[in-house]
Amino acid sequence: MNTEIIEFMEALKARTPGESEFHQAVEEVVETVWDVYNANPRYKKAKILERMVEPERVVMFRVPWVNDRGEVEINRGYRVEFNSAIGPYKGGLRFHPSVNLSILKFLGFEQTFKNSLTTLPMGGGKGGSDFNAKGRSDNEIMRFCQSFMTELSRHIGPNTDVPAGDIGVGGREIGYLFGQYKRIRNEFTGVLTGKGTNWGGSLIRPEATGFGAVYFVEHMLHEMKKEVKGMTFSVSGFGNVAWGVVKKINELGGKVVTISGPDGYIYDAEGITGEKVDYMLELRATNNDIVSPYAEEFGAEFVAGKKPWERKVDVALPCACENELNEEDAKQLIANGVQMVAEVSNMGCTAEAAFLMTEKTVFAPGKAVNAGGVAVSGLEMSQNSMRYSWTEKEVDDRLRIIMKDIHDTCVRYGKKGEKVNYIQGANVGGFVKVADSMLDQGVV
Ligand code: 2IT
Repeated sequence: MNTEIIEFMEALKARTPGESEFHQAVEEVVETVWDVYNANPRYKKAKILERMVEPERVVMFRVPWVNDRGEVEINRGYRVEFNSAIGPYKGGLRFHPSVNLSILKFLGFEQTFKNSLTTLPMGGGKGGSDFNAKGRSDNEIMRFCQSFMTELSRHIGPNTDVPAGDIGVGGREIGYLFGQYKRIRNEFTGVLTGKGTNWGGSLIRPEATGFGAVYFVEHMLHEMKKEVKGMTFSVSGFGNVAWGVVKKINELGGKVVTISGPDGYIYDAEGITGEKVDYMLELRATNNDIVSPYAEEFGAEFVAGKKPWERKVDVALPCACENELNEEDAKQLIANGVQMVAEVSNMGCTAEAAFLMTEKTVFAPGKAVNAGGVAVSGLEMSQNSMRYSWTEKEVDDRLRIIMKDIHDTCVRYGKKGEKVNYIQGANVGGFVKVADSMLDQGVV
């Protein structure tokens, strides 16, 4: 690493001690955009990168609520409004016990570049809480969501900041959050995305992250003169994102042989198809956060406490959470002859794993691969503004165009000889648009 980057990172770490995930996300971007940054004296003079790593605003708040036993519980809520240079803050809410400021800052930072890549006018933001939904009743989840929104509602709005779902926040939670916002503000607006289709949600939003990821993988494979048909895939997680990925791979004639949970992974040599895909939704609805019941239901193999990356496949798709695939996993995948790894989770691979896979195989980062989710959120905002809904086909066609555009951007900024460096392509492509917009808008 060059000394200027080392100095930049040291200054950042001194100002944000302990925020290791945030440092990891910033370092990856800074390393890849540094040459572009250096080549443009206007960026340097305006301290664009220094401003980009400082969120425009961070809100942290108390979320008190009463559980079913009548006891008071207290969680912590957050909204990181990272960058509004190209549009209102936009990004999901994560409810998970691991949530802390570092994780939400990394996610908000990444979201800024991802949203820029989508071609739609959305800034970057992220929020959430350390709330653990495991074992909670539906009423408890509702009361928690209502308390969370009572405070969050002061900070968001359809032209200010538009949250959506992420891990632990799906259609049910968005419903409770939306109901409370509407009640407090007496306004029916597109303040959240991922809404139910009866009340302003977009068709294809639940599928969008997974479908978009597979469209992106198709373009990556085409670049290598290959196709999804006939390939085997390992997928991690079993939530909304993994579900959309499995559905689309099946449609295109590929075979998914793994899904996973915090308890271990499933290996289903027959492929996860038909009713097994619907069963993923049932598993998620139980709120138990374990994948092992799949093995009992369908007679597949369950490997406790392990990750799916030890299995031989053509393409690996991490779809669960950050840093779920490390250097050891990457070495194992490469030794087993993997042809491609595409992150569907945000920063699903450690920096070492991402570096190794970029060198030895074909690798693409989450901010490009998973951008279909927020892209369809952007399309939901457009439909809400028009007070109109597009058909499934209209939304899906737009999603396909957007994923192709993102892939083209990665190739434009990342092609080196025969290979595409997707990390470089996505970071530079996302960065330039935000940086130029910040320059246009002066020192704010
Ligand atoms: O990581 C992501 O892009 C999301 N969780 C979706 C964000 C959104 O606003 O739809």
